[in-house]
Amino acid sequence: MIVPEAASAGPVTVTVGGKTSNGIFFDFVSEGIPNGSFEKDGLKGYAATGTVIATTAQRTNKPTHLDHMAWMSTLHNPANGQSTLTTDRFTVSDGLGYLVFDYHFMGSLVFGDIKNHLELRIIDENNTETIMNDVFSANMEKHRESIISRYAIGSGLQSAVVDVSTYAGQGIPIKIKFILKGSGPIPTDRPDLLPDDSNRGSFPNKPGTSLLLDNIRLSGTGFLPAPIDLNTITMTLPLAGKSTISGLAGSVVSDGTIYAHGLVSGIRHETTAAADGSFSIDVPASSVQDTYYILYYSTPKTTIDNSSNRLFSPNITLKIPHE
Ligand SMILES: [Ca+2]
Repeated sequence: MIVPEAASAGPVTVTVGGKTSNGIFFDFVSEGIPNGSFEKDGLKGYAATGTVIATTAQRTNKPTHLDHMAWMSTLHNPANGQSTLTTDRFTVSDGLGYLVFDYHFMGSLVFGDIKNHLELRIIDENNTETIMNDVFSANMEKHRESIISRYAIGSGLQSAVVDVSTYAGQGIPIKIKFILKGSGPIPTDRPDLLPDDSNRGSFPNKPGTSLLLDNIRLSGTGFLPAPIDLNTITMTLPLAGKSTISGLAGSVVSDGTIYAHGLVSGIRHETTAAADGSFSIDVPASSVQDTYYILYYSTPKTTIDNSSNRLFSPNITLKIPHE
């Protein structure tokens, strides 16, 4: 009998006297998420539909753990397309009752509730699919109906958590399914466009939606970092094309990494916070028009092996006034 390479789900055959049998599908069950970091031979350990690849970069976006991440998109059908990514079956160990992952959502023309575009389902041992609500941050609501293309910038990296504690230590093999849906039909009535605007509904140069995923893992805690409180942030007025963004003590976690993602440039600047959670970072800023940054942070990695339990906060938008 030949088990699929690297013990992923797939057809299993029996060879006797040089004759090989038909393949019978073999549902490999692992403990924990198989290939949760997408480092093993691309999408091995997953079933995908639509447009899904493993990649090392997407524009300026990089994996959050090691060298690869999954990139789901609806570029094949931007308005009504759908792509899915489903893990192989796995069991949840006792004491590791939370599924955690890092994601980055992008859409050039996204309308309405984020739930119209992103969904996470748990598939149980009977193949019953349960939609898990509120997995994707309410913080993303502000990205809807933006006239700025979010395809390059996206939501910023964030971590998400799903409570799977009812399966912990039960030995029940489950799967996780990510569903990405297109931008939906273009509405005929948009408050920011006049009826005779020539570019009505045609401003995106890369229509559709995308989702980057990495570091899907099980954790003992459902803790997620809070977004940065704008009241703890100060900025200098732009001088010689630069501004300094500063955070008071406690604005982020001790030794966290702060990311300032240029809303128009798409360039990500980063720095490390001090032990008291204060930070300071110089970023390009214009003195003739306001400059916008998406600001978020990650907690320090505390593991000593090759895994990473680093978490990304929800993002906030920061305006640097031109004067
Ligand atoms: Ca990875």
